[in-house]
Amino acid sequence: MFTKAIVRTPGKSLTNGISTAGLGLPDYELALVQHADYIEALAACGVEVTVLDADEAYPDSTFVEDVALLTSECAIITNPGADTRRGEIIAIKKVLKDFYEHIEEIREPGRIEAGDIMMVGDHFYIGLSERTNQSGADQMIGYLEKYGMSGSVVMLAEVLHLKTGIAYLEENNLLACGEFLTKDAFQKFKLLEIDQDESYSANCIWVNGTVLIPMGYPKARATIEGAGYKIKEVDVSEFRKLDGGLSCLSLRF
Ligand code: CIR
Repeated sequence: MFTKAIVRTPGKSLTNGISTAGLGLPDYELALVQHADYIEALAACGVEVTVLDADEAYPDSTFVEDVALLTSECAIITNPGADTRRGEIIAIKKVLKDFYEHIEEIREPGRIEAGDIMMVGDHFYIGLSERTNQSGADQMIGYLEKYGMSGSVVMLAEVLHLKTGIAYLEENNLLACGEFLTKDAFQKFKLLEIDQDESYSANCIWVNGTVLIPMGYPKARATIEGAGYKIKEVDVSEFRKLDGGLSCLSLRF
């Protein structure tokens, strides 16, 4: 169960965020409305949401998931693979001091973004991607083991982050799309397949029994409801324009 979440309000500089989506620039006012709806959806799932002020210096800083891994035992500050995002860690470190006694940090040459990390109980799958390298993964696994947890790596070929294409919904259910459907590491789970034409909807989040899913993906909705979950749709169209999804917008712990 999660009791808390941290989000960061998007800044006007959002329109300068990194993007490969080819969907045009996000509408800032609409992004604010969607962000507020997202916070409401998290709160409705029973988590207390800490809302950080916008940080105009960092256009992608609303994607707060990438800068820290929060576990039951410790927080681990990442070292983002995207150079324009590295400075985001300074602010999050200060914030996390209010929540965690134990805070660790990934250091150069390690690079890692927590969008590449999926938690399954006390094991963490780490995607090696354009943003996360072997040193970052090795350091992360070292910290996890120090606190009695474990980690393993998964190679990515097609997507930005591991959780762009996969979401653990607890109860051994794994939502998966594309390259992740056939990976050996994931065959022990009950795979809930997301069709390629709805690939964006593979980035869902389980929050205390409810699955938050992006609005507008009827096949994914039917699959997840069919697996017995209560769902809540959230419109995140403006964040999609920056390659961001539901998981990227919060740290849940
Ligand atoms: C970036 O490219 O870093 C942002 N525009 C999107 C980050 C999305 N985060 C995530 O998937 N965890």
